[in-house]
Amino acid sequence: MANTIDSSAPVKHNWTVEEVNHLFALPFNDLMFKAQLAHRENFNPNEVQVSTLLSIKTGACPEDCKYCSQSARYKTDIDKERLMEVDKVLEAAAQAKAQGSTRFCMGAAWRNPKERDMPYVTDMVKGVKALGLETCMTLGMLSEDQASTLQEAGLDYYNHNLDTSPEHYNQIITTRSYQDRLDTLTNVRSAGMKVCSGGIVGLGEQANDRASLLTQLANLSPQPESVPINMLVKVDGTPLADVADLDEFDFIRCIAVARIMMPKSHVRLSAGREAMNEQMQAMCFLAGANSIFYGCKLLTAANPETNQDIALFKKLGINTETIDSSVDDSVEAATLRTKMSDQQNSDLFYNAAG
Ligand code: SAM
Ligand code: DTB
Ligand code: SF4
Repeated sequence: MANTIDSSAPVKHNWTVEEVNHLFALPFNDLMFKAQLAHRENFNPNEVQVSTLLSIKTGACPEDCKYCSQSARYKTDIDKERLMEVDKVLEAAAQAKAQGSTRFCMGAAWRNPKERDMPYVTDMVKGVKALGLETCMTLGMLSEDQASTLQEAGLDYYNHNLDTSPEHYNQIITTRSYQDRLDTLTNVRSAGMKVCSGGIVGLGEQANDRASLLTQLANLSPQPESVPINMLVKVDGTPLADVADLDEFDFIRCIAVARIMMPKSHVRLSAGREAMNEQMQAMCFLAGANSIFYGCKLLTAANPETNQDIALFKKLGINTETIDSSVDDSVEAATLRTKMSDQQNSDLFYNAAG
């Protein structure tokens, strides 16, 4: 195995599933080493970006995603809520900022936003932006016009996951196609926003599906700036409530392979951390994950308490990343500058370097 990674080499967009399966098949220590090399060529290995999630519209979704607590088709134990008032969203964003988050991600249980929703969501974007936070939304499918409207309002990132491989997709969702998802990503990119796109593992897919999902993501050109890798959160009442657990090493391998294939992207250790012990999360950071959701709730599922994350970062000597908003971090020439903010130097966040 070659021990070096050339950071000046162009990002590769022509991966084959076979090549990716070879990466997955490397001895674990070799794979981790290769991932660390890629990580260190492109990022400070001791920094992690933190985002806070808020569900701005919960439940009663018409889609049939078989993993999801929010689909109206399954009987799950969640409190359905209408679209939140803009002021309430801004209160939550201010709180997230006070807790050290740099990005505020708003999610809605929609197939796609309706025209009548757009004035509210654009006001949310403008308000969150005015607080000095980066903005991210995940609202389902977007048309070209809707993507432009959100971009003009100041939306930095749009999250829309491919979720799984094209081959496994019909086992998981039948109400929108893989191509619909790719079309939304094209609309987001064409409107000039940054793309956050990843998937879920532990859906009962085969190893080849995980390689195929990562191939789809890495062959997007440009690659997504942010790649969430979610471990399925099993929700009672959904068709996937009793699916077999994915071996934790297979999850870590996914992170490592994503890091190698998308060396300049933030790889997000996303849903599922609540069920992971500290050592497992540390292995994910070692494999190249450098972003998390921060705050005790994801959309409807639990996430570790903030004080647990602060304690883990302290043990690992990890600092949280802040982004100088004046820097253009377009994906192929990411020039992320990181520094500890005054706030993170306070006792809210331990500054491992301090
Ligand atoms: N309704 C919008 C959509 O699906 O495009 C946005 C919100 S949706 C909840 C965002 C993503 O969260 C999904 O695409 C999926 O990848 C992830 N997700 C949802 N439920 C999950 C679960 N139980 N476990 C892990 N990831 C989940
Ligand atoms: C993503 O990839 N993961 C987040 C975010 N994008 C919107 C959502 C995780 C949802 C986990 C299940 C829940 O909270 O209901
Ligand atoms: Fe609806 Fe999104 Fe859940 Fe699918 S993942 S059911 S689209 S909220």
